[in-house]
Amino acid sequence: MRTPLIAGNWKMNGSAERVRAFGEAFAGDRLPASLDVAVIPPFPYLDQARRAFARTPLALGAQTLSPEPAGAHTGEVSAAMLAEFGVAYVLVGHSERRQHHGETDADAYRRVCAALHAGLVPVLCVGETLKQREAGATRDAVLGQLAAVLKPLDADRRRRLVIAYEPVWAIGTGRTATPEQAQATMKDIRTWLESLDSDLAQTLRLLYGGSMKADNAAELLAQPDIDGGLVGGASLQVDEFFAICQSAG
Ligand code: G2H
Repeated sequence: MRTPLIAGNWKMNGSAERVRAFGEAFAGDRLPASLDVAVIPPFPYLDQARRAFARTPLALGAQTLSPEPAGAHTGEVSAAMLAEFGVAYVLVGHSERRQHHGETDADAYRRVCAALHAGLVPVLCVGETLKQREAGATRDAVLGQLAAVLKPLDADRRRRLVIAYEPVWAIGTGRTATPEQAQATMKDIRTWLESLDSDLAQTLRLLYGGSMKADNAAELLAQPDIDGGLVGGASLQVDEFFAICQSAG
């Protein structure tokens, strides 16, 4: 009942040529029917991607957004601007934003509200650091990040989110969580959602992120509480990303 979602987060990578190649490779109906796929390029490529993906099933995502609606915020991009350029999904609270740009749970909440207000689907990223995992604090860390954003939202707004669980120690390191490790935390997330709202727990999509690749995707995606993937490095090569999408069908 939850449609799987595979989202390719290009981070600060890509080129006009890469956008073109993805548009060509994904043209037509070559993907499994019951699957959502999004590509999340850097801001400058959004408009080109919108045109290049017009004849593909690819949806468009953005990597961040401003919590502010408009005004004197040099360098920022608003939710309404993203919506105007055909963006459907926006990442919020990615660990690289938390670690290198000082984003807090309170910032994530404001960004989620801004995204929802503009009709975008926020993909809220949560995950524990290696230190937290080694201290046995994975569950508290992840549920704390979730609670800070979901608790203040009303039921209607909560239902419009996607959650991405990305253990920080597995991001871009080549060190993937085992399917069992990923499933254990996803299950904790689902159980916590259940305590908040049982309908929500059944319908909200939970993605796994952290060194997902073509050769480990099928096993991760087969876990009962994993509804898709947020893929970084392996989303940059069109053939590899296509193979990951195939394994989600
Ligand atoms: C986690 C992931 C995508 P990678 O950041 O968000 O990246 O797959 O390169 O670990």
